[in-house]
Amino acid sequence: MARILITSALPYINGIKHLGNLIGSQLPSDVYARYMRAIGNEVMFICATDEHGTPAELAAAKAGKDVAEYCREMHAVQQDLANGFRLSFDHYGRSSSPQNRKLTQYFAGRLADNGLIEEVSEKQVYSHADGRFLPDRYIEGTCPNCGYDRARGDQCENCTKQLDPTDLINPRSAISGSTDLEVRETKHLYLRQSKMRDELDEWINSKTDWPILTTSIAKKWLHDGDGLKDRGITRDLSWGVPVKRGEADWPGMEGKVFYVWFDAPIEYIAATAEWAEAHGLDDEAWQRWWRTDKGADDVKYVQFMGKDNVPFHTLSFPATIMGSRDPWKLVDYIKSFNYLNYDGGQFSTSQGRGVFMDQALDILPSDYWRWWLLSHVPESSDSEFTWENFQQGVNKDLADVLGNFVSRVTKFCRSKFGEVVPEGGAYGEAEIAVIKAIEERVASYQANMEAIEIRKSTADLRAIWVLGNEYLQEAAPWSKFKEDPEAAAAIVRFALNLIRLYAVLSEPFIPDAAQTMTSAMNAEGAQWPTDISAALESLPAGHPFSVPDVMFAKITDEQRDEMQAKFAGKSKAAELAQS
Ligand code: B3M
Ligand code: ZN
Repeated sequence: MARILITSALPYINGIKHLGNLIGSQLPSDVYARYMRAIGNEVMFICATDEHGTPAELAAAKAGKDVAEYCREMHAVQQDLANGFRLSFDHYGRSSSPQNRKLTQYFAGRLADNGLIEEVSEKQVYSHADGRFLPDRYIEGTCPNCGYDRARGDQCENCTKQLDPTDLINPRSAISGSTDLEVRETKHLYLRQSKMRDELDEWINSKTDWPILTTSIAKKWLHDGDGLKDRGITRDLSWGVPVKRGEADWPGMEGKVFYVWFDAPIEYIAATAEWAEAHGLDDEAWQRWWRTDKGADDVKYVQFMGKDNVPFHTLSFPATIMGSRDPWKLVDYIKSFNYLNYDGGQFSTSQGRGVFMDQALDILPSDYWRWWLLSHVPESSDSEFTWENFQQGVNKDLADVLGNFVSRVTKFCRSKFGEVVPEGGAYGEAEIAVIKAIEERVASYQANMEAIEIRKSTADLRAIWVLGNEYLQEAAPWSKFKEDPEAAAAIVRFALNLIRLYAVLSEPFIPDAAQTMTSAMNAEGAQWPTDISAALESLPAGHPFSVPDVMFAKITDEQRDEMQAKFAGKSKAAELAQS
């Protein structure tokens, strides 16, 4: 048994996430966590809301709420949606937790002790029209690197380059649009990541098994020259982790907070501490996942994120961890994703374009979305959501293949043999051939899950369902029944066992449907198969089962057109999130 620590990038607090966000990190990490648990590993699966920074402040102001209260409410909303999508986090934390405050201040203190923090008097953009200092991401302008004209002061969305606001050409306030900006002097702490270039270089170079998308982005900014330039880790805001040096005050830093990207990744650790507290456990319980001096050296740590988050996770956060000179666990594998586009354009929170998590669950059960999204996860390139494609995927894979198989087998058995597994004889050549084909596909499925090739895994799983369907079509127990009821019974027994096997194999991807199959087959506690032939003998003759309700209703053309029209306009959830 291995120990696997899995984190998903933390969804930002300021609104409900769209399906592009969901498939860019949380959903694939959930499949991986579920799979790793299913094959018997010990898993710690962590996510949290990322709550600090200006967008939270602004969204709260817009909602007429105190920011702490706003975050509390939005956390509950996001937690609810995570449950709705069956995201199986061991803990869904909050970056505003006391644990994160303490750890963030601790890390800053360690970095300072190790000479990796510099106090810098810097010039910051003040907006007269807005009456405040503008945080980096609230200054927009043209990217000096690629020319994109809506680059933010912290990063260009288009080319992923990390920026400083003063790098922008023709800067303007993203709040008011005002160009009446003034640069003023203020003191801030800088993380001297440039001093860690060699260490980071060596570390990234040692990760020869990382996906190309991850290493190419990491290496690009590592060697770019200013990808690793020293960065300010404090801000003039009131909402955030107050700047302290460990537990001590930091002279000159009164009234300032840490930059949201400094404390957010530390929340991966803090959320595990929150988990321990929530379960009445001591510090050892979470430290055995994070401290190599407390047992974490045998942990495999895998992070999931969208490609725009890669620079922070391959440069800044490792610089924080390494720079502490403490035995913290570093990430072993970073799985990153491209973007999912929406119907000929981009999903956009600010423009309310696309389908948002709450809306999705209002229309259809989570498995429909999980399956389509996971089988179209933007792994090797960007991918696109269209309503036609969604309808096709759901109808073909889920309704026609899996749902139809389950329905035909169970209903046929009920009508001819009753709701118990029939006897029949031993499996024959046809069944043995199917077992062999499934064995090969399961091996491929497992290898792909091991390698976190999500899309290939869905192809394997689909192929495993198709094998059952084709078998049933060929074996045709309904036509054999009259002349040879024994033979028909053996076919049905095999097919019912296939349903049980499908329940186990499908659980990481479509957990609700898997549960329906498990309950129908009366097979609670079914284990991941190590021997397919033995697994397909699990339900013996006489074992009772029941016919489940329709597992997947087909999406009609009419429904599809309706949904498409409904989402052509601006959504409410997105409007609220826009700030
Ligand atoms: N909250 C994602 C974003 O808002 C960011 C991820 C943090 S992971 C530590 O772009
Ligand atoms: Zn750019």
